[in-house]
Amino acid sequence: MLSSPSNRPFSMNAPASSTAAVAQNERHAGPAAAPGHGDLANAIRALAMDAVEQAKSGHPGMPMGMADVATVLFTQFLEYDPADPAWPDRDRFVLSAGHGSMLIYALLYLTGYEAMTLDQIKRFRQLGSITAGHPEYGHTPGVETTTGPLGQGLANAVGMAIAERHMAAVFGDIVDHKTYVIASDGDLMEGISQEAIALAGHLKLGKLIVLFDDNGISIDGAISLSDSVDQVKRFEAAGWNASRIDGHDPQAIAAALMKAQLSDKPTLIACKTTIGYGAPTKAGKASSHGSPLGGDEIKGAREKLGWSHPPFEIPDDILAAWRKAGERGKPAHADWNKRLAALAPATRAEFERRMRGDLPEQALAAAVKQVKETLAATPKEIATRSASEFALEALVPAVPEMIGGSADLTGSNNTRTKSMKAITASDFSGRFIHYGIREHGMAAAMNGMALHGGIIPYSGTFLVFSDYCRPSIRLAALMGERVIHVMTHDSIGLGEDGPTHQPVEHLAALRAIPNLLVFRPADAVETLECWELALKSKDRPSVLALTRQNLPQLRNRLDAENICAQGAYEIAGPDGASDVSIFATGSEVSIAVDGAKLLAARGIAARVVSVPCFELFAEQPDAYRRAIIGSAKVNIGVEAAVRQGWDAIIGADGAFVGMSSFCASAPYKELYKKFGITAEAIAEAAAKKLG
Ligand SMILES: Cc1ncc(C[n+]2csc(CCOP(=O)(O)OP(=O)(O)O)c2C)c(N)n1
Ligand SMILES: [Mg+2]
Repeated sequence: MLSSPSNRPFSMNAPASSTAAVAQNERHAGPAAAPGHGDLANAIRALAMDAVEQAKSGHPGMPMGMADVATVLFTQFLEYDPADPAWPDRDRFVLSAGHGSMLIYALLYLTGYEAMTLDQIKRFRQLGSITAGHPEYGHTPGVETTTGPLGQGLANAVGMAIAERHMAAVFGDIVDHKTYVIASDGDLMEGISQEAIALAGHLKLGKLIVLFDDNGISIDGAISLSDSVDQVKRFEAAGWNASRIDGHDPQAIAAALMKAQLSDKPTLIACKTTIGYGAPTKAGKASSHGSPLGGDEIKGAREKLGWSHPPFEIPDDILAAWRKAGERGKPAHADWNKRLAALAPATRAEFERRMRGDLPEQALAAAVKQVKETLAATPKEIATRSASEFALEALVPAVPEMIGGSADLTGSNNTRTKSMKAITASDFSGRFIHYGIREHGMAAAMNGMALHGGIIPYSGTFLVFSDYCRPSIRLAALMGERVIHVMTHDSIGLGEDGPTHQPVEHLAALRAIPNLLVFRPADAVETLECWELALKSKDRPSVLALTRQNLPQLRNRLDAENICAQGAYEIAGPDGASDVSIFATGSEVSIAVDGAKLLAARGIAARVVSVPCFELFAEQPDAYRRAIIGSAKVNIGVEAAVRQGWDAIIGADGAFVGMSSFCASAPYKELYKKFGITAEAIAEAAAKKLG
């Protein structure tokens, strides 16, 4: 029998005591004894080892090790209501160590989330179950974010905690909750964690509480193989409260969590645990991390834990105690409902609109119309990054849920409008975030803000650094989150900063991510339209690739509709048939138009198609796509980037005017000439193909 954890009778609000002795992990004598902490924690352990065994796949070690911490959190601290997983003011719980997914699935079942049945637990990791290999947002009610790529959950949680503070600043105490995270060694070793904890410490996110599964083990073995960081000192250096506790001592866990409730800084609780706690030969070893324990080991664990029940069987009294814990949040939820009902009707309607993710349609439409009218009356020859700023000056006041930011390139990304106040540790009512030089942390925090609800986050960085955000952008796409990345300096057209800063493969790489919209507008009007489309894309993220260099305004007519919504459209062309179709994006559309003029002078009819968004074009009806692609003898693609992905539009035998190598440092006009992205080169390519 293991000597811990304690088996003190379960109580709803157990007083915390850091000094309480660790008691025996067995039932108190007598059949009537109420289930204790140890019983509740063992229910998690048993479900985790049995589900992983049945699936012949999964990670039992982490849930078994963190069962005590999770039990204290879910029975005494976390405010949630299994009957309403979307209750806006619930505490958020993020299992950043997503490989331990059985921990959260067990908790959801035990606390009474209706969708999480025992049958689902038995079908862990099977097709069609809600108990996927790793926690997936939208797939499993009660899962707040998709985790698995280590570090992401922790960084999402920082965004959730920022969102909570901002929404509270705007709407008052109708928003007042905590964000809890369970993070593993791997979460804290990943670089993104540094960006996340530094931002959280800087913003003094006092309602963010991280429980670190300090088990000293990862897949390769002891953490000491590869790491010597003192995590407590590291977090303290970043402005956190940090402490170490025995992660199997429920009193110590409760005491640390109690202390964290009052902190004005974010809190790290390093919980010393034994991975695979209870397993007779595998506990404390990497062998319990990611494989089924095996029949004999499970039998031995049952004996050691004092858990005599068959697989997947939770005794009624233990389940009842867990379900009672799941009811703890009901009074708070009911009280919250009353406070919501007491809000001024307009405030309540606005809060609910924002939490639903519905746009203020009329205000948005009016802002778009106003900008379009201005551009039609006085066309602008500006960079699309400046066009974006011009659009934002109208959009930001119209759409109050937009929260902008930049990873230390505010003046270059043009993402801060004149009226925008910065969010600071002492005032979260602002709408602009100085993320610092933390692209990855920024993108992950944005995902957390969008997941929290009530906010549409948009960022700023250079397109070349989309690589530094990519894992988070991918997760935004996987989760179907509306986050908008403004990525400027989108090609060799940035000029003198040279090949380190000139994206050539990034558009293709971003277009490869499913469910991500990649916009590359050609002028000020397209920029506005792409912004409108990104805002209206409720279920997917967007990237706006914008230029540093000035571009002529090509669309001078006032179009009431959003023409970019079709992804591609003919922007210039002869009245009759064309010999050549030129497809271009962004800054190359105006070059394509000049190329078409050169061809016309040679008696060759050429049309130009602007393709601001490949993905939206691919979604158009066949007839529209066929009409836009057309039937000219020659198709030419023009984009100052690599060809990959273009064949879907221009065909394998189309000509491509773009990049096939890295570029160089020079004034951009020279680069365009040197690398052959010119009107002349387009005309030449067409003439050659026509023979
Ligand atoms: C970004 C990323 N890299 C690698 C992995 C694969 N992986 C899953 S868990 C893990 C490390 C396990 O160690 P730890 O985080 O301490 O978890 P524990 O074994 O203690 O449960 C790794 C490398 C991953 N999930 N995410
Ligand atoms: Mg570990």
